[in-house]
Amino acid sequence: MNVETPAHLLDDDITPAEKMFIRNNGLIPENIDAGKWTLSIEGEAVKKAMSLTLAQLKKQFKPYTYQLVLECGGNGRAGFNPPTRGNQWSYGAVSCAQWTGARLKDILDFVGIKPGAEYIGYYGKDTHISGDLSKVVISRGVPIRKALEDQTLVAWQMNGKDIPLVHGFPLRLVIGGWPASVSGKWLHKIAVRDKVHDGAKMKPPSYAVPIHPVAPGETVDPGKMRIIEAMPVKSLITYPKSGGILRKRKTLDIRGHAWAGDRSISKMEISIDFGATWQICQLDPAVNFLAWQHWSAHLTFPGSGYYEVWAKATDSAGISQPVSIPNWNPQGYLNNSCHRIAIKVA
Ligand SMILES: Nc1nc2c(c(=O)[nH]1)N[C@H]1C(S)=C(S)[C@@H](COP(=O)(O)O)O[C@H]1N2
Ligand SMILES: [Mo]
Repeated sequence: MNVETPAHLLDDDITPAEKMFIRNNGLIPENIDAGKWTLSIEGEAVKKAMSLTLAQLKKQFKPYTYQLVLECGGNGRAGFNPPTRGNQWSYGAVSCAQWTGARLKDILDFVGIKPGAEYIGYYGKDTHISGDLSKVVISRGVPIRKALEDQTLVAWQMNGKDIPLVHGFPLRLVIGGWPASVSGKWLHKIAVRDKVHDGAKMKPPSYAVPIHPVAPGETVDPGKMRIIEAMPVKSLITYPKSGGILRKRKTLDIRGHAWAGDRSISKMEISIDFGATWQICQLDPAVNFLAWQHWSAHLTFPGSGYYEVWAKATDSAGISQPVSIPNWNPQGYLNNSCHRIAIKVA
């Protein structure tokens, strides 16, 4: 089941469950008994493998709550030409809900990891679409430095309630700022690896892009690809909806969100003349590291007619969103070009 959210429905500061995109590579697990749920920590780089019940996790570890951006690596794929295979997401495969759970770093501290720990990989309880129970749907992960970040959570709540089934009930790994495919749903096992995790969909071309830029449509050897880490700077106009008509007025209050992988947003700009001139927007700080930032602007249109409003974010390293679609790649990842809406002044 794959569902995306139209940009104007992503207007909430905290994405509610009913407006959150859904990306399931396999089949949602059935008959979950949260009372019997366990998380095992295994792999070459743990001192001693251990299994913890969900109840133990909740009792043993201090809970933290963070708002975290989860964006599918393929969000924006529909913009690429020639088209690439995969879900044809436009802008809406992104969310920023509030997640509550234990820090993975506290859990790994408790279990004990070896100095050679390099990567972690998750395993979820979803099943392969083929019905073959021996096949793993997806098992991705992150380097240990990202895994040990304060905001990396083993979460049991979303927006203050049990995580909805489609989003990973009863337990989910949540890692903000990186492709959402590293945030494993229905989490029941974490492997601490002494090498890059080699689970399902870890190997290029999955969630990987060419090391050197390629021409649109080019064939790329997976050996010449790198695994996507932090997502690039991006923003959305969430109010108003594209296609709005202004009657008897030439002004408009506009707003949205911006985010930038492991970085923050330093500047937000808007253009009503196809990028010829830009107006600086009001930009709020993030509620916490790896949450999106809200922006707003008051626009005055010069006269009646058809306009496009373009939004452009710049991150703390000075890198901006491109106005046209960047870096065609075989799997259609990382299209972070400017979001634009149409407005008519009647
Ligand atoms: N177990 C499991 N975890 C998963 C997936 C999956 O198919 N199975 N899909 C991943 C991908 S590709 C994305 S984009 C996000 C989507 O999260 P959401 O459905 O909660 O929005 O979950 C990730 N975690
Ligand atoms: Mo994804």
